[in-house]
Amino acid sequence: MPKRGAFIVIEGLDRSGKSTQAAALLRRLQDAQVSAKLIKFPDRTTPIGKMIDAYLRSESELDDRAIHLLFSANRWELASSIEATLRSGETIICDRYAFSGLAFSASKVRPGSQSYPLLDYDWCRTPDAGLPAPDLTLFLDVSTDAAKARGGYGEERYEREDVQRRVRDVFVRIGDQVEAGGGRWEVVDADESEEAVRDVIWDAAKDLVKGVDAPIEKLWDDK
Ligand code: T5A
Ligand code: NA
Repeated sequence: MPKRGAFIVIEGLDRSGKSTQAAALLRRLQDAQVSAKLIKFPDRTTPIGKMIDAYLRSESELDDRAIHLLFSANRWELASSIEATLRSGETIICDRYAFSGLAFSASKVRPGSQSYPLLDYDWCRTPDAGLPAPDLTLFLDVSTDAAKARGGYGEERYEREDVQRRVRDVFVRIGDQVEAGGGRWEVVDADESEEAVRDVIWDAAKDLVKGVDAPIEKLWDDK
């Protein structure tokens, strides 16, 4: 049986360089004649994505559970096409995925409290359970100082230091859980130069992009 494409997710805090690195990896794959495409979540072009976009730009207010479910629905809109693409032998590079959904929602706190979670971690995980699972997740770990020095920081809803710190804590928990479940989660120091990060990512991905023999796993299969 021919090999399927690899599903590679790039995750991280805001301004960690995900989109920059996703585009660089795509170019490198194309240069190497590997069939690959880039997708991104949220996909702001669909009807659900337009609601998400308005929320992120603070043009609309939504209940915290409602927006969480919309982010997840935005991924389910594309789930079958992700599987079909991988089966056709094409590799997918995905700029943010369900891990962002979990990290940003489960790190929300009740107004006036700095610690008491608004949404339960497992409640946040449930809507994404069963989505295609990545073969590799690269977590771009950026310090607050480096992120703030980059263009555009602070323009959208979640781009605040206290928010990003809590989001990072949840990402660390998610990474441990992915690894405990047998998945690959690589932490990349995203304070480094664009070129240095590019090389680390290529090292982690280069064998996988030759094609994958194993079936597509389901995300959060323990649920
Ligand atoms: N969200 C998302 C949820 O709450 N739930 C979900 O389910 C999902 C999927 C929008 C928000 O939605 C939340 C998380 C987010 O708060 P988005 O559309 O991905 O998510 O956000 P964007 O604004 O597109 O992207 P980010 O702000 O996260 O930025 P990136 O992609 O990490 O960074 P990038 O590559 O655009 O680079 C930012 C700047 O830094 C420079 C770049 O040139 C650019 O100017 N840069 C570097 N500078 C120095 N050194 C490096 N190594 C650099 N790499 C990049
Ligand atoms: Na981005």
